[in-house]
Amino acid sequence: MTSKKDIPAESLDSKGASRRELLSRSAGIATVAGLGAAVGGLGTLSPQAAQAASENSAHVGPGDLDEYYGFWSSGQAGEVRILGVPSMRELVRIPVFNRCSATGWGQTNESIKILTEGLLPETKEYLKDKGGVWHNGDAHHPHMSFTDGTYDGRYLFINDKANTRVARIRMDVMKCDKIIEIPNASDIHGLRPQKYPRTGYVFANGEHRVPIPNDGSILNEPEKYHAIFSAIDGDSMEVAWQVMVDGNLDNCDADYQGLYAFSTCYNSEEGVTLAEMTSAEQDWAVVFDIKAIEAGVKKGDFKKIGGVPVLDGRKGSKYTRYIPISSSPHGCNTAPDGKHVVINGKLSPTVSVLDVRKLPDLFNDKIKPRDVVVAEPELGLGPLHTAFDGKGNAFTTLFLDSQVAKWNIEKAIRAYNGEKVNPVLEKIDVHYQPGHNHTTMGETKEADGKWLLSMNKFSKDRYINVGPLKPENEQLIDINGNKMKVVHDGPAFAEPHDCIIVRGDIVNPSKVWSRDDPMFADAREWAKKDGVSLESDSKVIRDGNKVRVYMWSVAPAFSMNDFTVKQGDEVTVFVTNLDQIDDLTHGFTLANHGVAFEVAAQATASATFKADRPGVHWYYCQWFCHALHMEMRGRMLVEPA
Ligand code: CUK
Ligand code: CUA
Repeated sequence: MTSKKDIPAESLDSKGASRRELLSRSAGIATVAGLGAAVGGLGTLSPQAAQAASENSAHVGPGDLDEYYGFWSSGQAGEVRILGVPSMRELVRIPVFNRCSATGWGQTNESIKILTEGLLPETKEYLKDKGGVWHNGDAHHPHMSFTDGTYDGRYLFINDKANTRVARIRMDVMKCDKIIEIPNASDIHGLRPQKYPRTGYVFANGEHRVPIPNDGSILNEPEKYHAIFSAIDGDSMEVAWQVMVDGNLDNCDADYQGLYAFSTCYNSEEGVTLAEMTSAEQDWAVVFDIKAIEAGVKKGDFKKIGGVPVLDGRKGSKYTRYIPISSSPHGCNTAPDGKHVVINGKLSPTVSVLDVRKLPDLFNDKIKPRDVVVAEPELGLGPLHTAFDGKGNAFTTLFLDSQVAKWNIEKAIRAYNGEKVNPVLEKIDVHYQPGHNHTTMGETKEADGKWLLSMNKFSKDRYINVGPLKPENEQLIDINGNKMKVVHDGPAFAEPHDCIIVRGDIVNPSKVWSRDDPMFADAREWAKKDGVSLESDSKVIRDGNKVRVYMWSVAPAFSMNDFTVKQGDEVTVFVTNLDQIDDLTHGFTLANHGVAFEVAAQATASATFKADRPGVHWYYCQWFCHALHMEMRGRMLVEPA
């Protein structure tokens, strides 16, 4: 048996092992070292526990890779997180609507541009003396771009309920590249991409009803408020069109044919208090006829408000149909069979199954709205969201019951038609109060029915007590067999509403940046104007009281040991990381100036600040990069004015 001290880490390194090889080797060592203990431990397990340990198929060993990428929202934390599934290991975080101390998101010029360029003029005005950037977001629904009914690995889109925005994340570098604020709407909630023929549109629900325009001319007259459904062009990230609806808009989804989109409405009462919003026995799901809306836009059947064509989709409009659904429906999920859409009852113990094949007749007024409903199984208390296994079964979270119900769509249809069959196949306890759930590839036509994730809003007693604010709890459920089985608890910080789980081969991120990446196009522009090469020059360019400092880095040094500026200068520091090695990120932190950002391999990043503190200020690399990482630093000398 090899012991750890037989193989010094340095000797592995000197053989030129990649970090991946190195990791798996040292992992192997750890396993070997740990084996004695594990074997000793097994002897003390009960037969059932030993059996359970051997069945734990979610186990991904140290150094082994996950089969799926999970993209997690983070609610009020405002970011996106990437997890490996089934290990549930959190791999990285992508700052989007938040301010990130580690990466400098919200501070670098590159990120500030993305965070500000898509804001509405009135918001820019409002933020003018507040730093120009929002620092919070409420990110609920991460969804990948589609081609022909399945994920295509190009982009991830996500909503910001807090500041009415939609963001796009590039899957090649795992960074956000576009954020737009949606005009006319208030508080974007439900978001889904068009599945066919491609994305195409990103559909986004303005949840809260407001006056349009919301300029103070209408205040306490709720009957004059409106909710807005938006179609954003996922390529240009511009709003293509909007539809004004009755009621409000909660969650949405699209069909597999590229013809219709659907939204749930929990406030058909159009109330503004809890009592008003829940008074009616019935609310509805709205169906949007994409082709009719596009034709309406072409014909000019809209009002241009806030620079965007807004069509009238209120009751009686040819662009929409309203399907009555029992009180306060929430989740809206299209099944991978391409035919069914599940509307989740929330306050009703039922889910309603719509058949998209009936929609042409509905829009031609040959059938009534309720004729589109082909099943309405009663599942339990508080159905919120539904996921699918691609084998005809659905999994619905029951918030109040703290359960997931597995049911069969065909059986539900037969039961609705009067047959004596029970569509509910199984229920499993989850801990506690599940919101979204998601299956592997479950919102695509390639749903594979392997894993189900239940995203539970409360962990309560599942973990050691960490004080009044506790994590949420996410549970991985094996759905491959006939019986559902919870195989993993994963605590999560605020608040992953939703996730998608994407097969690993679909996502192919780069290992290092490309030197001509658009992310730092502006830096290249500045360098060109200043006659400087980002890749080889170390220069200070003075331009009145604006100073541009260009430096590069190769582990473990910045190309500049020091630079001198005058008190009161507006300084922009550009750092280009010339290291080409996978996983060699540097950073630039300027002490006592609140300046810190990440520069990954082959990237350029920059930040601008006021040098108004005379004296000596060290800048240093804050991403551990080398044995001499501590020495990777330099001085900014600020001459007193
Ligand atoms: S919503 Cu959070 S549990 Cu915003 Cu998708 Cu249903
Ligand atoms: Cu470069 Cu740490």
